[in-house]
Amino acid sequence: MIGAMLGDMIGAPYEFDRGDKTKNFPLFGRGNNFTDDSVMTIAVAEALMNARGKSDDGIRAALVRSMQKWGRRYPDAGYGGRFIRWLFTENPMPNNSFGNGSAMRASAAGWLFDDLETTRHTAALTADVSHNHPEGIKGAEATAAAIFLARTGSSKAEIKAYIEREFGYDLSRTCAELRPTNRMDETCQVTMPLVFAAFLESTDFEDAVRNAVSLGGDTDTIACIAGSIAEAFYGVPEDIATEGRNRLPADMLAVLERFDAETARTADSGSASDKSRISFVIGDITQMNADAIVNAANKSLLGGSGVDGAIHRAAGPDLLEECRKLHGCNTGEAKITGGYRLKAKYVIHTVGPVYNARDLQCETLLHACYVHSLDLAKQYHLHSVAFPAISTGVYGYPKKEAAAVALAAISEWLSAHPDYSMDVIIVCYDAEMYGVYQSQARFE
Ligand code: AR6
Repeated sequence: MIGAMLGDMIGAPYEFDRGDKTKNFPLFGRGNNFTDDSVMTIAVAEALMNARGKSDDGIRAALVRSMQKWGRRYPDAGYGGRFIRWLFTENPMPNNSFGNGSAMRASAAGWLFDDLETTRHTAALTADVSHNHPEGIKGAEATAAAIFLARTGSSKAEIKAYIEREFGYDLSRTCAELRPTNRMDETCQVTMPLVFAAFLESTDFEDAVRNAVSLGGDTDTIACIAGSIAEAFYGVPEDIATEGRNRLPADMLAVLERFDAETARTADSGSASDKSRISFVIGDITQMNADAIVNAANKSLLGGSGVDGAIHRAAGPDLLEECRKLHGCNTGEAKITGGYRLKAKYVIHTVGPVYNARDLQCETLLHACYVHSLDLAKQYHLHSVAFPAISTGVYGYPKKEAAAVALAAISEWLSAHPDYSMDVIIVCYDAEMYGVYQSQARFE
């Protein structure tokens, strides 16, 4: 739940289109204070903990009581006009709102329950007491469902498919496509696709929040919801969580601590560390924070263009020195070196096939690249590996076919090693490749 509040604080200074729509900004400074998103997140969490096991009406009553208590305690946190009236009205009625306030406060529902049905039902109740428009309810349910799926080991492709299918949001647009036209808009309908773009393209918790803020508009709320999902998927680095906790008053902190104790999860205990999965990001593989990145090399292993050139440039000349000692590599096989100046500790060099439609060996060899790279990673006790789309550049393998082979090879490898946790990240250099993988993943 801290992920939601961190997103709120990190996004707060840029709300109302005050930012430059960039990912390059200081995470914490003087303006990073909590707002209504955090206050209501705490209020909902406290209500759901207090009302555990009660009837729907009991849960509704607890929600109203708690939101009014916390809202009145922090009246200047930045609520919308209608909601402020709701907070100060005795026995308030729902007001058919589809504001994104229902989604930003729902994260506790994603953590507290053991099945998806109860998670969604309870999230719907958290919205229903004030934001009972179908879009308001959908926003809360989608947030909690995504958190539930992320923390129980679903892949990004699975989360995306579920959210699109169940809630009908169009999640096909990337951050780059959404960013230019996005403006301040506090509706669930506009906010949720932005949230999911920020999360689905991210490489870690911080990157998800940076993506969200870079979209502009209602930055604290987009980052709050994206942060809540990213926490469940990746966990939150302890230094970032500490910055957030230091900015919360003692009464809110006490609820957060109770919540962490009741869910028996600490901030950095997302499912990533103990679950194998495949995820997709758009980005430059040289920037990946994985244990190893995979290089689409040639048989000489002495560097080249494309991703090979980028990796050698980023790693520095020592990589080439080590590569010289390997005496090349056959197509479909893999060899490992240090990562030198890269964030990744190792580089696994594999040689993809040069595509030839008439040569049936191509598919076998491409499949082998993925399998041998993962075998090598396991041999070195590595648990996260980032792959580029091997052979789809200079070597001319059609993207769709290559993505299908890659996904099949990786899935087969993960199934064959059920006791070994391996986080496989497929790094797509552009949105087109990302789209190809997303559509192929649906057939898996
Ligand atoms: N991060 C992630 N992906 C990238 C990056 C990057 N920095 N740069 C390119 N890609 P290619 P291949 C994508 O040509 O087809 C070299 O000269 C790119 O968009 O790098 O296996 C070697 O030395 C494409 O989707 O590799 C070999 O001679 C994918 O990476 C030959 O090219 C692979 O494109 C290997 O050809």
